Amino acid sequence: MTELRGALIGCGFFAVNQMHAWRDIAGVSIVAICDRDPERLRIVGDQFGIARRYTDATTLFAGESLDFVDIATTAPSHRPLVEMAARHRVPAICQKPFAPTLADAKAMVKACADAGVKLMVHENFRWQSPVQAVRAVLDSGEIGTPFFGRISFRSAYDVFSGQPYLATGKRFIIEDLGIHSLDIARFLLGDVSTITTRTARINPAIAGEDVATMLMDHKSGPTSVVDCSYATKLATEPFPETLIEIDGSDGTIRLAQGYRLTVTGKNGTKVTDASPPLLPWASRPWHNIQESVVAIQQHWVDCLAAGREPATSGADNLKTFALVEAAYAGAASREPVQLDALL
Ligand code: NAD
Ligand code: 89Y
Repeated sequence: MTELRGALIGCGFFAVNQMHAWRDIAGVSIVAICDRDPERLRIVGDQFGIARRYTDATTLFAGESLDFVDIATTAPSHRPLVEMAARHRVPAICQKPFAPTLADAKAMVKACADAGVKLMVHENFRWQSPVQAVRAVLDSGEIGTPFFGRISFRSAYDVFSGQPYLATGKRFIIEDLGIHSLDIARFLLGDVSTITTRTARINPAIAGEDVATMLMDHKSGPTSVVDCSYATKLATEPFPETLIEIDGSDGTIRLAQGYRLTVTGKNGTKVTDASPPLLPWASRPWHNIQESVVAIQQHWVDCLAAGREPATSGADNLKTFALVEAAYAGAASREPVQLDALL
């Protein structure tokens, strides 16, 4: 098989993880990078030995022959960059949040579908090995049919020093972090019909909400609570662990802090350590997220090779992104919001 040729657009804070992950994956290499900030271009280019560097995506597409682009910029640039990739018939990965609005996201999915190119959203949290372990228990039938879930992310970790833009947007935790929790809820319990949301801002130094509590009806029957906070000071800081509780007709799953997975089901109770591996280039506490970056990018390479649709394709992610829009609308109106009306 010939090696896939990719380019990275956006060489910021998180893209370094994506570059490490590409280096770990066989059959793919990043041949060019692009950032409008020459300093970021220099730092990432030098760190990963990439000679072909562009400060503008138009020039990148004109100058390179590519099998895909990995767009790791923040949301405002996602639509123009994905549409540019579609015009050049280049498959694209796009970081979350997919776009500033659901209308933009729908247009991006359409542009890629019309061009016949694959589009995957870098929705990596469901690829974390502890979350995959929960999915595997559900698939085994050990706890029977799920009827309740709780997906919880509560922390006081300072995310603003690494990602200062998170402190300034009108929207914060649902769009930035809750989006992952909502996607995990969909991944484990299926698509959602209705969402009810309450939000709060506890940290006075930021512009958006840093606490959100969401109640969801899943189409297949279960009810879930998705709660997230960056204002929760705990004895042991859990960042960036997602805690999961699922109750089923024959038992329960508990993914507790410290990656302790307890399954009580048809075969009794079993406790395992679901800790993610610490990759050689990774650093705590981010190693959980970093490992999932390798997993999702490997999935992309596998899908390109097999001509398969990625699990977190643009089309799939519209349903996660619609939950974000619905959560903000419901937090403002204090009314439940129906999802089908948005999609
Ligand atoms: P960042 O601001 O550090 O980096 C973005 C980079 O993109 C900057 O260097 C900027 O100059 C560049 N850029 C912006 N527009 C561009 C354009 N049109 N052309 C070329 N370069 C452009 O941001 P970040 O913290 O690295 O976040 C990037 C994205 O990754 C965000 O959407 C964020 O939500 C997401 N993220 C995801 C995870 C995860 O686990 N999936 C974690 C952190 C951040
Ligand atoms: O941007 C966020 C993400 O996607 O994962 C954690 C994060 O870096 C801060 O909330």
